[in-house]
Amino acid sequence: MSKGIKETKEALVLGFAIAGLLKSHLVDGFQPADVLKIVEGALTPEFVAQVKAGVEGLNEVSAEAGNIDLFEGLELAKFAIAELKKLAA
Ligand SMILES: [Ca+2]
Repeated sequence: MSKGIKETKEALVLGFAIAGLLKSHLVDGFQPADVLKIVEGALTPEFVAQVKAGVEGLNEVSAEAGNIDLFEGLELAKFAIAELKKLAA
């Protein structure tokens, strides 16, 4: 039986949030000032909430991932593709 994908999706959201934050500041190469900007970006309430949600229940992800059904797999794939497109933009 499916255990759902809540924790898996939250972990994915966090991974893409980190990737997006790094990309937005490093896309033009690394400057020392980027460190401060990345830290500032990581301290926004939205980012902190994503970190909290992503880390909480992280131990459930492997149990969820082992029980993903077709529809859940499609939902995760759709989400991942949309996020990858944003990263590539
Ligand atoms: Ca979570």
